[in-house]
Amino acid sequence: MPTRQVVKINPLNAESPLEALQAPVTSTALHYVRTNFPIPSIARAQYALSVTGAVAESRSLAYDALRHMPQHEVTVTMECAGNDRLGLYPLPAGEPWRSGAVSTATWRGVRLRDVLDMVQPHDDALEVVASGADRGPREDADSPHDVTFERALPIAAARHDDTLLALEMNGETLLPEHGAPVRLVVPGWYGMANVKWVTQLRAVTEPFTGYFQRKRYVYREHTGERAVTRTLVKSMIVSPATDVTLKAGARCVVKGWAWSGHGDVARVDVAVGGGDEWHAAELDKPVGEYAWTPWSFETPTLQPGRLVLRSRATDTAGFTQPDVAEWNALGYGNNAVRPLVFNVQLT
Ligand SMILES: Nc1nc2c(c(=O)[nH]1)N[C@H]1C(S)=C(S)[C@@H](COP(=O)(O)O)O[C@H]1N2
Ligand SMILES: [Mo]
Repeated sequence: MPTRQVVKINPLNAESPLEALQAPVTSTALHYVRTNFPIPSIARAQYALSVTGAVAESRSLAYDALRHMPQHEVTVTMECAGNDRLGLYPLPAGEPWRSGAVSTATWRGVRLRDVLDMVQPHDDALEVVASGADRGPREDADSPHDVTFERALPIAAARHDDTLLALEMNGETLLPEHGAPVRLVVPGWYGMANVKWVTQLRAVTEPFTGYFQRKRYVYREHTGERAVTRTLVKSMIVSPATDVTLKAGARCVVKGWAWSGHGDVARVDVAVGGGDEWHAAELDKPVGEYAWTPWSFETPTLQPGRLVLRSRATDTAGFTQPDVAEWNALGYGNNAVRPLVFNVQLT
């Protein structure tokens, strides 16, 4: 039985193993887990979502109230902004993720918009701040006070049809590590927008400046800072697995996924060998509107020796994976082409 690859035990941070990523939808037990603080335990019977701030009428919604509202489903490829941080040099601080901090799941719950409609945000509401029930010390430790995991979403993204307060994942009640009882799901955005254990929503009229908005999840570069938002175009090879020895004298079917939070996947190219010769891969239908697109490519007959395979995705917004990612101090958004090395042997 494959298990998650633990990156840090406490608080739990773990990658999906390659076996799990070979399936279109990742099994719940093997979906990656990213937590900044210990996992809070919230009884469903005690749960209440407070919806407040710049609204006509604040509300408090019990779990059952959410459960009895119309439910919607969306299949989403979610990637941690720190996925592939280990591929950056010099290595930034932060969890040293390899390539398994990405997974795909089907989420079911209430439209965030339906909840906002109940409280009527003021016309000048700019963002909705979602607070998790988890808290702990800041990583930079320049303040003695604990912080809560809180993230603001622009009002348009909050009102989007497919932005959900999810109660279920892959057909089952949410598990504690994935945000039980209720979490945000923001398709197309990097993981940090998908606030887990949400207990408060607050409409605000000024840009939110909380720790996880301004000090974390920003591309800190020499030229300044930009917010981390939508997922950058990326692809991964899931077959053959890197620990497999390939057969010389035969062709090899390379398979993988490609995704982007900026649009659909327009094309995937594959390079066989280290050179700059790229071949178009065949694309299949995406697993969901916000989920990865399967692709495949058959190599020419393999020669014995070392083989390097690379895949490079391009999205409909015109973005293509770079050869080298733009380095940033906190190590986010590494969507560079990643070479995989294989041994090819006569059998
Ligand atoms: N409350 C809370 N929500 C959170 C986080 C967190 O630490 N606390 N981590 C975020 C990050 S960085 C990611 S990548 C996703 C991961 O979701 P998962 O653990 O269900 O895969 O949750 C996001 N939501
Ligand atoms: Mo993340």
